[in-house]
Amino acid sequence: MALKGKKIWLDGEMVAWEEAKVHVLTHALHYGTGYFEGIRCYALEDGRSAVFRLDDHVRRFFDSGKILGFPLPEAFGQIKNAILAVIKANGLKECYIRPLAFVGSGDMGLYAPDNPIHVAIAAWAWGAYLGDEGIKNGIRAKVSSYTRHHVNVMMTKSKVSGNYVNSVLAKAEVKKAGYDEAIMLDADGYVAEASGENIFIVRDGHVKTTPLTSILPGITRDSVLTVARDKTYEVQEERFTRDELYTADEAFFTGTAAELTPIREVDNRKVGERCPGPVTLDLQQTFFDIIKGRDKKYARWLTYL
Ligand code: PPE
Repeated sequence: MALKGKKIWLDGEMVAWEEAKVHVLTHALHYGTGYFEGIRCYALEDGRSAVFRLDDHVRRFFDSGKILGFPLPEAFGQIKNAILAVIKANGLKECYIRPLAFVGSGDMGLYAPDNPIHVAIAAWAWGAYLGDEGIKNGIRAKVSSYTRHHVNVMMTKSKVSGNYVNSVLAKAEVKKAGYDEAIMLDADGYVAEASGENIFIVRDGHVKTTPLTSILPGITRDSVLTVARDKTYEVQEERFTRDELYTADEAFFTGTAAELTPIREVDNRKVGERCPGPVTLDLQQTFFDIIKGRDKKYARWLTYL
């Protein structure tokens, strides 16, 4: 089904959904010179809606632009307000928000420093990224044959559009083989992240995730780490190998789209005794309590509409 909403924010104006178009010589279309964010807004139990960690997402959006060398022309507050305005303009109580900045048309060729930078913000209702069943009972993952970016090949701390060709290849590879999600190894062979999620493992009650060295600094990852530490789990940000993944008691993905999705199988090996395991379930439950506004301890992460 084709995605269709009411309004899209484009370069400072709210335009009709079908009017938000670009020229075929848009630089980003040829060379991947765009960058984006993925943000969720949730309907709370008290009837209000709130965006989860809005400031952190907007900050990473600005960071991506700085890394690519095409900084956002707008001010921080302008982007924040535009995001909130797009949600309202589309009449959404719960949605996924996609801000995208991209180098537009003008000159062709790799070096086009004077091309304009455009900013678009869209929002739409987006359910469980890896399925409702996946959130509940876990998904089947496979290690992809594609290596994740080396730190000096791509800028992994940014959500640069071009970075995602690597993810698209990996995702298609495992989906066509009958799995739900691709886990990717870094250039040294250690577990890095998934095509669009960060990854955690649990063994003997200890929580481990890959360090930030060569991955996207996930905001959900940070949220789960914060919660795990507050709950006094032993937490390590340390590289781990593929066989450590096979012998983990529990494993799960984190991401704005995927939220907290348990992994029930890796490379046809069952993860742990049961899925979701107790630690995954505990962290997942708290995460859902936070985003739904039930856990007041983390109310600082919510920006009300
Ligand atoms: N790693 C990658 C490569 C990634 O794309 C994401 C988000 C994450 C980790 C988790 O980051 P965070 O959302 O801040 O917790 N992936 C986005 C894109 C999904 C898509 O298919 O598009 C997302 O979840 O919004």
